[in-house]
Amino acid sequence: MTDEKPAIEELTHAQAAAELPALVAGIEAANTAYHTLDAPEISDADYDALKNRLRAIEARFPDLARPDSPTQKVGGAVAEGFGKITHAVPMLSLENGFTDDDIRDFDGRVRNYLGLGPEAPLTYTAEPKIDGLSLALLYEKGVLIQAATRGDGEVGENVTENARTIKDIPQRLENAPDVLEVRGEVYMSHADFEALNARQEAAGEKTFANPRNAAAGSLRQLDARITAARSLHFFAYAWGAHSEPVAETQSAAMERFRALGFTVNPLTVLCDGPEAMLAHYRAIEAQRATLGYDIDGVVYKVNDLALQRRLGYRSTTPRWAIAHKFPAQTAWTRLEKIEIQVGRTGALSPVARLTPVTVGGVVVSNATLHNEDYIAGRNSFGEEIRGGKDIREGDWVQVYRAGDVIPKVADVDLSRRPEGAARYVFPEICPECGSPAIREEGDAVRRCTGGLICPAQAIEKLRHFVSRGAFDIEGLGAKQIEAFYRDGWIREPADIFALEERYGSGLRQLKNRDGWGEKSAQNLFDAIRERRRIPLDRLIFALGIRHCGEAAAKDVAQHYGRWEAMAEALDRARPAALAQRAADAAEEAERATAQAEGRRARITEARNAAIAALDVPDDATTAWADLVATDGIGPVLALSLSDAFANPEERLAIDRLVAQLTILPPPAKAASGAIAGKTLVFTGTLEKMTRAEAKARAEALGAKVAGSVSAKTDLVIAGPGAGSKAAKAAELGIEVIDEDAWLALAQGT
Ligand code: 5U1
Repeated sequence: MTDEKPAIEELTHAQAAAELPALVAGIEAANTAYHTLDAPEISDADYDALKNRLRAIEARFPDLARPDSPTQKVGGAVAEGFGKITHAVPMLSLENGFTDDDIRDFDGRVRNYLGLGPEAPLTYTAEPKIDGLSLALLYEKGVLIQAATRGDGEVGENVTENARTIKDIPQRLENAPDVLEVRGEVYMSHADFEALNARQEAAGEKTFANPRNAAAGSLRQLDARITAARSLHFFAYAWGAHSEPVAETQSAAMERFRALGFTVNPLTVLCDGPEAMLAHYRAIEAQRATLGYDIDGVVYKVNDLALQRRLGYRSTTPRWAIAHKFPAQTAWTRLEKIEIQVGRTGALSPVARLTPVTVGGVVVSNATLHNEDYIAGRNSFGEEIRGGKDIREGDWVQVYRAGDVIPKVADVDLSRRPEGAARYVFPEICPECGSPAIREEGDAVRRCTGGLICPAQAIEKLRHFVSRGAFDIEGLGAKQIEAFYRDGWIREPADIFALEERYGSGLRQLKNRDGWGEKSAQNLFDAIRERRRIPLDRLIFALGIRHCGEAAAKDVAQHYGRWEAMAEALDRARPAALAQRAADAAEEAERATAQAEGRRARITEARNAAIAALDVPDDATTAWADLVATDGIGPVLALSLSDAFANPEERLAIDRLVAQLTILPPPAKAASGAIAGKTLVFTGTLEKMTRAEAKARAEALGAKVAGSVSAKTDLVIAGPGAGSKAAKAAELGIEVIDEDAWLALAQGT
C-alpha cells in the first residue's frame, strides 16, 4: 500500500506534511470500519503498514505529530471525552426574524448597506432551517480528516469518529479544493426518533424529549458504535475554511456540494425579493408537518457571494442572512406555584412551576414569569397587558415556547380561576439571604441588595464565571461550584486559582473528596492552570457585569486592548458616570412634572444643572465620552461597567483575581495595514459604497471612525459636497483623500 511512497529518510518536511492528513484519515477510517462498524475494509498487514509509516514520519518530524494522532490512541473509539477543536473560521449564528415586516426590514437593511435602491435586482436563497445541531467537516485533499461540533462558535468538540458513521457524510470527495470545510446540520428523522425512543423504553433506558436532543445525544457518544446504531442524517448548507473559492453564488455552492456527494435540502429555492421569500416561507410552513424531520423556520441568504463579502459580519451574525422563525407553540396547564430565583446580578426572577404539559413535543414544567409587573398584568411602562389580568397560583395559564427560548407564561384563563385564589405578593426581602430586595427607579426588576453575602448571587456569579463563553474550566461545572461553595472552598473567582495550593496537598485534599480521585483532581488542577492565560474579552465577560454579554465584552476588549488601560479609564471616568446617573434621575423627575409646553428645554436644563452640581473634571468627561461613544457600548453598559469597578468589595475581588492571571490582548485587527490604528473621518457623499459599509470596512482594517475632525484625526475621506469638515482638516494640516483613493487603500491594505 505504501510501496510507491518515498522512503521515510528521503522525505522532505513539506512532503511529509502533505502526506500526513491522508495517512491519518486512512487509519481512522480503517479504525472506524473495524472497531465501530465491525466491517473491516483493509487487511491487517495493510493497516499495520499505514500505522508504521505514520509512526516513522512522526518520529522523523516530531513537529508534525498531532496530539490526536491515531498513534496516540488504541482502537477506534475516542478514549476519554472529546478533544477540543478551534474553528479556523468561527461558526456564527443567525439573526432571527419573526414577522413579515422583520423580513422586509432585513431586505431594506441589506439594500441600504449596499447602496441599492428598492427596485435594484437582488436575489436571495430560501431554505428550511433544520432543527438539529451544526457540524463542520474538514476535508484535506478530498479526505475527511476532522468533524467538529459548533460548541461556542469558536471552539467545538472533535466528533470525527462519530461523524464517519453518518451515511450522508462522504468520507472522500472527488474534485474538491485542497482544503474544504463543509458545514451543515445533523438531524434525526421523526421515524428514527420514534423507533429509538421505543428501543430505549424497552431497554429501560432514558428516552429523548425531541429529535434534536436525540441527534445531539447520539452524535456526542464516547463510543462511536452507539452513534453508528442511531440513524443520523446531514444537510450541507455552508462552508468554513477553503483553499480556493467555492463558487460565485450561494446557490451554485449548494449545487457544487450536491455534486460532491452531500445532501442539500431539496426545498432550497432562489427568490427575487422579500415577497417571494415570504411566499416560500408559507409554502414550507404548510409542508412542515409532513416533512418527516423538524424544522424551526426558513433561512434567507443573499445569493451573490461578492455581495455577502461586502456585507460582512456583525460580532456574531452575518449581515447577509436571517432566520425567519416559525411562530411559537402553545399549550394550557395549571400554575401550581410561583417561586423566586435569585440570579447573579441579584435579580429576583419569578418562575412558574407548572403541571407538566407537552408544548411542541417537549415536556414543560417550568416557565418564566419575567418580573413583578408581568405577574400583575402591566408592562414596564405601567400599561396594561393581557387586558390587565394578573396571574395567581392555581390559575390555568397558557405556556408558550419558541425554539430554544425559555418557555413563557403568555396568558391566563379567568373563567377557570379557583375560588379564593389570592393576588400574588412579590417579596421585598431576598428569599435566599434575607437582605432587602429593592427596585430602583426605571428598573423593571427587583434586586437583592446582599451582593456577595447572598449565596444565590455568589453561586450564580461563580457558575457564570466558569461557563462556556467565560473561563470554561473542564471539570468545574455548576454542580462542582455549588459543592465547593457550600464547603467554603471557593467563595470568589480568585479562590479557583488557589485550589491546588490549598487542596492539592496537606490535610484536606481534593482527591479525597467524594466523587474525586487522584486523576480527576490532577486533571482539574491542570485545567485551571491552563486557564491562567485568558483572553481579555473572556475575562470581561466572565465578571458577570450587568448588560455585558459576550459581544459587548469583545467590543470593550477591542476598544481598550489591555486590562490596565480599561481599569484606568473606568476609574478616571467615574465622576462623569455619576454625573450621568444624576442627570438621568433629574430628567426622570422633571419628566414626571413638566408640562407639555417647553418640556424639552426644561428637561435639558434639569440634566445640565445636575451635571454642573457635581463639578466633573475634564479628564473624566473625556474618558466617559470615549467609552460611551464606542461601537456596541453606549451609556447603559458603560454605567454598569463603571458601577462594577467602583464597588469596593467587587473591585477587591476583581483585583485578587486579576493578580493570578496572564491576560491576553485581543488580536490586533490587520495591524500591518496602512490604516490600522488610524482615526478616519468620512464626509460628503460616498458614491461607491454606503457610509455603513465604509465604516465597517475601515474598522475591519483596524481603523477607528470618528464623527468629527479633531487633532486626533489621521485621515479624512471627502466625497462630493464635503463642507466644513474638509475645511477644518485642511486647517489642521490633516491629509484629505477622495473616494477612489480610499477604495484603493481599503482594497490594497
Ligand atoms: N439552513 C440553514 N441553517 N443555517 C444555520 N442555513 C444556515 N446557515 C447558517 C446557520 C447558522 O449560517 C450561515 C449563515 C453560515
